[in-house]
Amino acid sequence: MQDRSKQKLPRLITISISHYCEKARWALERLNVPYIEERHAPLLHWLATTPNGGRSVPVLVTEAGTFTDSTEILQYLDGMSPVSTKLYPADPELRREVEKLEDLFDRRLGPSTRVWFYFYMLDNRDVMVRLFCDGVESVEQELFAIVFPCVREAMRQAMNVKAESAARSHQEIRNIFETVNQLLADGRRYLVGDNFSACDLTFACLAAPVLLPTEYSARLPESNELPGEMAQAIAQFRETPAGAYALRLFREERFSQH
Ligand SMILES: N[C@@H](CCC(=O)N[C@@H](CS)C(=O)NCC(=O)O)C(=O)O
Repeated sequence: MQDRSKQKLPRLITISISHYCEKARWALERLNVPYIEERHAPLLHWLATTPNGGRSVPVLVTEAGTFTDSTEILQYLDGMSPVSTKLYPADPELRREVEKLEDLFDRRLGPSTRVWFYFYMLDNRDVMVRLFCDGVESVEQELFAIVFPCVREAMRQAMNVKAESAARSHQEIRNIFETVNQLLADGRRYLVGDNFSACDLTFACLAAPVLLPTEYSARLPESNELPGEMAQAIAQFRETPAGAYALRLFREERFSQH
């Protein structure tokens, strides 16, 4: 017999390693919304997202509707949350600043950290199959291991993963980190206002592929699995004020109770 109470929980469709999915998981957990995560391997995730009107992950399926973008998910969850836990400030001007930074990170940081990470990691079949299969149903894991070479090629094409784009992405990440360094230079505790908000959460998640925080809630590569050049760049990113800030957010805010 099916457990009826579980049928009502929101369902989060994800690819485990995806940093946009970590953004949705973090918001759900911070706002104390119980949910069921359904993890899929890349490309095979379309079998779950397409019937729900989306293509990319995360997709959140709720009784109130289906949300197919991480920012839409945060805004929907925030609307149901008490004032004390809100991720968007009530003050309209502060809210505009939060949304502007969130949009910058969504559009420019997330795609850049992803291309940079995959440029170094996609060649390592064993590690990537293990990371992509973290928490995925066993039948899908077996199928994914077989089709991995084709999926990898499709991902390379779709995201234009090659040396030149990785170099451009590296520069873009440095530019956005510099913007964050400048905001933090006056000693503020959070990017906007006095509280942790959606732009802090988004920055930490979308920077994660170049920082590899230990609190990330899906498997990431071990340090001994990283190519030397990548490990060196990660060490440099971690030492910047922006990198140290994202790591602090993971340490202090990722699993804090509200
Ligand atoms: N704007 C979207 C971007 C999400 C996104 O790019 N997801 C990637 C994984 S990191 C994805 O699903 N890619 C596979 C696809 O588009 O089929 C959001 O914020 O949710």
